[in-house]
Amino acid sequence: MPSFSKPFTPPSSVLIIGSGVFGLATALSLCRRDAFKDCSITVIDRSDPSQPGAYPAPDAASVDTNRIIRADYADPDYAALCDEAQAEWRKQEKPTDLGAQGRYNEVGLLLVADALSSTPTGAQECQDGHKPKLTGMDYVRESWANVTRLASKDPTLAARIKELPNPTAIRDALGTGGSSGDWGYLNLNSGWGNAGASMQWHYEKAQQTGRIKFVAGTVVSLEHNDTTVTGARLSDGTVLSADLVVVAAGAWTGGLVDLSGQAAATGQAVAYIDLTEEEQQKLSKMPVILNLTTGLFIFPPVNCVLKVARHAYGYLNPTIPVHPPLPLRPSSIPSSAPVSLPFTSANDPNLEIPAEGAADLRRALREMIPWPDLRDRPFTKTRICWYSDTPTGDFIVDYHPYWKGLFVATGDSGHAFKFLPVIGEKVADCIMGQCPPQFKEKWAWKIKDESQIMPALSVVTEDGSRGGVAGLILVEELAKSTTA
Ligand SMILES: *[C@@H]1O[C@H](CO)[C@@H](O)[C@H](O)[C@H]1NC(C)=O
Ligand SMILES: *[C@@H]1O[C@H](CO)[C@@H](O)[C@H](O)[C@H]1NC(C)=O
Ligand SMILES: CC(=O)N[C@H]1CO[C@H](CO)[C@@H](O)[C@@H]1O
Repeated sequence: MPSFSKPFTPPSSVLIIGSGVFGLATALSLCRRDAFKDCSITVIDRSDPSQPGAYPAPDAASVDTNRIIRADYADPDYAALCDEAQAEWRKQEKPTDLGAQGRYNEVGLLLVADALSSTPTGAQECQDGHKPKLTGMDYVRESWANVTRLASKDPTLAARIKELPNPTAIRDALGTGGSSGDWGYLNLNSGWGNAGASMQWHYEKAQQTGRIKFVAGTVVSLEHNDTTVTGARLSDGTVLSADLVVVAAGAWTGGLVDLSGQAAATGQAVAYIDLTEEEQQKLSKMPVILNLTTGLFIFPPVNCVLKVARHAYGYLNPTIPVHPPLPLRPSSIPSSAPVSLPFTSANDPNLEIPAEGAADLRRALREMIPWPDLRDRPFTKTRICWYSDTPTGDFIVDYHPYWKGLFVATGDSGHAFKFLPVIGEKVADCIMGQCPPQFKEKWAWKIKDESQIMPALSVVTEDGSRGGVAGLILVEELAKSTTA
């Protein structure tokens, strides 16, 4: 603990909005801390966790069976943080351990990219001094350098990372008969986690503390006076008050707090396809494969369901919030500009991904698992998974610069799930004014002045991990799908 840090005065009550990865993990960490022993901790979420099967909310981000758990980062700080998280995921001796009962599966991650894409396109090169965009291949190579460096301290880990220098090596490692790609590597130290089951596991841990009050309801706006956020108003008119409000509403955060220029909700295409027992068996040894040229990835199947998804720039959904989000300063006029917010099965039960996304996922399936029987088999189900995307892919974990009583923990940028076992401790450190030094700048609230505010829709994540086209508008793509 740096001796120069300001003494921290714990609040007497904390209200955490959102029970996803950030919110739930933070609640758990706070209630384990001595400083918070007299603090009442409330978590509000749209889903009612006490109802079987209701938690996590079906249209939340961390649901269903698989999420990639990888230390494969181009950024050494996130790579190290994942290392810390994996130590927890790997605990699987007892059935009650986090990684047991199929919650963590270290089957390997195959990362590939196309050499052709390694030259950034001209347009991106010299835009007003912006640094050139990282390409998929840059990202794979940097990530390779970082994982091998991390593993170099431990020969058993190092032996589990294998360079795949050509298409034949990639094909052999995948074992489905599919894929080309020019260069990549297989990291057997990575794998996938069962998102829904792991959220449930953490929820049960949180219940067992007996310290956290869970409330089911939808927050429509933040309550405040001239200087301070004092609580949250729910759709039924109820007001919950607290000394400290932590907004951890994932892709929905921008509807509560003005995040213009800092974060935007982007929708990512996901599809599921049913397999036979025999097909499931044939794929049981495949690693997770992620193509960083396109952002397309496939998981090994679970219970005869194969999941294909795309980690891309995603769809934007410009929406004028019913209640204007909390403005940057108490003196600012609330904005009525459109904000990209999630549009999910809760808004339209018949929602499917746009034809553009379905075609891309189909292409990935055909390339990565080129079996004639699968070629045209319809997707059983599709969904749009909403990220809270930031320009750099860094999270936002900070006190609001102008409103007292408000802390924000969001900006997952589609890569936060793997940190579930450790992120709460880091957020709690930041709440207590002891943010880990390597993340202090990365996770800081970025927009401090009205002149820095950009339209919310101009946020594009350029961390090199995204494929596809930037700026697709969901309703436009959906409209094309019905006329096609
Ligand atoms: C990755 O995507 C690129 C571009 O579509 C493609 O050429 C390559 O074959 C893909 N690699 C794999 C392993 O699927
Ligand atoms: C605003 O609310 C805070 C917290 O309840 C309180 O300390 C402060 O005095 C209030 N300010 C005004 C101007 O009412
Ligand atoms: C050892 C190594 O290559 N580390 C690299 C990890 O990735 C970052 C880029 O984000 C490089 O700056 C490091 O050199």
